[in-house]
Amino acid sequence: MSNLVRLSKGKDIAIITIDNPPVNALSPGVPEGIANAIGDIDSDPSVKAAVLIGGGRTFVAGADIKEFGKMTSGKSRGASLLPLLLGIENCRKPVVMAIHGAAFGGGLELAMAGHYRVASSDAQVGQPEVKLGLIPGAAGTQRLPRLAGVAKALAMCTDGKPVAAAEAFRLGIIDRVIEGDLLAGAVAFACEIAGKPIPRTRERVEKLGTAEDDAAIIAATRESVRKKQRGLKAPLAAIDAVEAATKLSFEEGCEVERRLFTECLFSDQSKALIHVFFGEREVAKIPDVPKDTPVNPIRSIAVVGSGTMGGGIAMVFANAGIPVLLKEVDQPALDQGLAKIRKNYASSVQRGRFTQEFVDQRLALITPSLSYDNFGNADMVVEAVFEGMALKKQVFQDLDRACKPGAILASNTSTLSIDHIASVTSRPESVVGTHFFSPANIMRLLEIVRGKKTSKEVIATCMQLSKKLGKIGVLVGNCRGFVGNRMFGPYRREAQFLVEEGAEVEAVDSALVEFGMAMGPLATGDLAGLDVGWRIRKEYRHLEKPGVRQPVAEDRLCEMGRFGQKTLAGWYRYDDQRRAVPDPEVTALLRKWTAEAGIPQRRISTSEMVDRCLYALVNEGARILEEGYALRAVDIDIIYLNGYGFPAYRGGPMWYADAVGLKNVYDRVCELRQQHGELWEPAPLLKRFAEANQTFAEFNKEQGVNV
Ligand code: 3H9
Repeated sequence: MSNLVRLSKGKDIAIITIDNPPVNALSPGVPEGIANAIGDIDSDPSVKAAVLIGGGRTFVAGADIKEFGKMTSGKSRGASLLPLLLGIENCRKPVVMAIHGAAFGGGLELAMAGHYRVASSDAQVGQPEVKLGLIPGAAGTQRLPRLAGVAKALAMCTDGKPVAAAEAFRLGIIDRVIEGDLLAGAVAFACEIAGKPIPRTRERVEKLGTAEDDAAIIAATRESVRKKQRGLKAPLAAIDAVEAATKLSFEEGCEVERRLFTECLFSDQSKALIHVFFGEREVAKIPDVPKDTPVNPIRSIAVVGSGTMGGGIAMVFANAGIPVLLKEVDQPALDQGLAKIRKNYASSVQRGRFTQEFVDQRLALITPSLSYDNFGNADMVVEAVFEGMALKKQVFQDLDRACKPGAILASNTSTLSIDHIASVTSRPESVVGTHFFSPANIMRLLEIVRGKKTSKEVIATCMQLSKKLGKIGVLVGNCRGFVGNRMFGPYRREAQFLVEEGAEVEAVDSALVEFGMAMGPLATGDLAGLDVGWRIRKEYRHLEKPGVRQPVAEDRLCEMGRFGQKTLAGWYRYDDQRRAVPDPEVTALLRKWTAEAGIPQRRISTSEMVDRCLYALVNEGARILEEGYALRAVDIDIIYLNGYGFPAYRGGPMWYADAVGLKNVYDRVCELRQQHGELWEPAPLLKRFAEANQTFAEFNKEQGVNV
């Protein structure tokens, strides 16, 4: 036996335990260990049945994802799991799979090759391979429809969402939910079925449905996937593989699955999504804030400001069960803020996201306030007032007086210096930026901004808190706009230049949507509120370099009160359902303003639109990296995927640039520098890495520069 798999034998029942922490991935050695154990059991007359269980916190989280990179780079050939799974299914002694934690991907495929499955009530099963740009590669697309039916198998293989034990039981994926000790329950189950005929999943057909029904379900799923998972290849491949299960023999179906799995594995989408999987875990690692850094418990919080951001932030905390004190300057503003919160919750109930009961409980956690009374009880305060330094400083002085020692004082500023804000308090070590993204209750990203004096405990607390809030926290340095908005500035600037040079507003947006962005840059401005950027530009006007081109139109739209969706007019007009409608008035205004500014008009290609917006993003990202305001290139990627609607299957802007090749990116940036002037000066890091044939992923700066 390998040391990753243990076999022990009791009276009649053998127990196979997989022991490959932390998640019992099927790394090299594990399949071999299981195969040996099964061989032993099969030939041992004293064994009547076997239980296979995971040691530690979970059953099996799937294939070892690290192995995929080795396979695609030619470092490993990888081994098929199919022979092992057939070996288990062919074993003459019944094998009971005992599931706790997760049976995901190859883990569920392993479980389905067993003759029976039992699970603890908190277990989950799933085929999340699509999230890695893959499809199940060890007969999951063939065995799952045989257990759960075609419709559910299609859903699980295309959306990748896990299914809880109770539902898995209802669907027929597992045979019994065990309350109490799983191993004891599984052994008891094994004693019950020992000696009975052995069911084999691959031989079952009763849930495969009729050709007609299957064809209809498959067609409907294809259509819905094309809409909902726009641009993604793996879900469509998963449908093809499940379709094969409905039309071909098990063996032929496995052959189709193998071909599709290999195509997906070698695709750019899968490489990007695997980068994202590890990236999401990497960002939690902060070199000088080790895992064991003490954290402060956050049992109650206060939010200053109940506008769009403040209200959304209050909901985020309430949703996590943390009581919130929500302060506004006057009653009308407070009433308006609370009404917006209620409206948002009501629409979540309407859309089936929350139950009314859940919402009532959350609303009861939010206590409105017009003063700083009771702020002394809060473990943390998040300030979300208008973006202006003078106002922020005033609020932080008030907070310094009102809050207890040790309370975290966080600002939701999206651009202003945390150090300047902290300087007006007597406790800069407790001051940090927590930059939520709009809509705060929906967007997953939380930029945690490290000031010069922010303590490690405060950082560790905020990183941990982000998980509790269902967010992904990324630590960034304190530069203007931090990471996300600092890069978004040049990105949106180019979008504006493009329309000012003659491109249609909708054409620019749809070019970027076609690339995969969730929304176009101009529509995103309308959603966030054009006035936000306008306010910031006014704050920083003194820093603008004379003679350097600035966009002209957006400020003028704001001067007309066109702030975007909230005023039902911005770059687009909005109907009462907030649907964007192209606005001929904007086109006419653009013509007028650009003529006044003497900007020549021309036809602009879609590829120029994409290059200018994306390379502006990448060039600024390279500066941020070199200046040390992000820890790694992947931190920038994770920010863009979770806060800015960058398509995950492209891995994030820095990964995308690496994929295009930094030499190609650099050459194009140089071209744009010639055409459009100094705003396109290539970042020194981009130039250096392009010349050295390196990738951003290889960038490794001595930590501790600015973040
Ligand atoms: C597959 O199975 C293909 C098949 O069809 C067969 C093909 C032939 N491999 O998430 P956590 C690491 S594709 C390698 O923080 P949690 C993870 O990086 C696979 N490593 O824990 C982290 O490392 P570190 C389909 C893995 O408790 C550590 O384990 N399966 C794997 O919050 C802890 O992870 C999936 O996609 C892996 N499979 O969540 C499931 N999984 O500490 C992926 C985790 O160095 N995994 N690691 O940062 C998960 O969803 C979660 O890990 C799980 C636990 C829910 C299981």
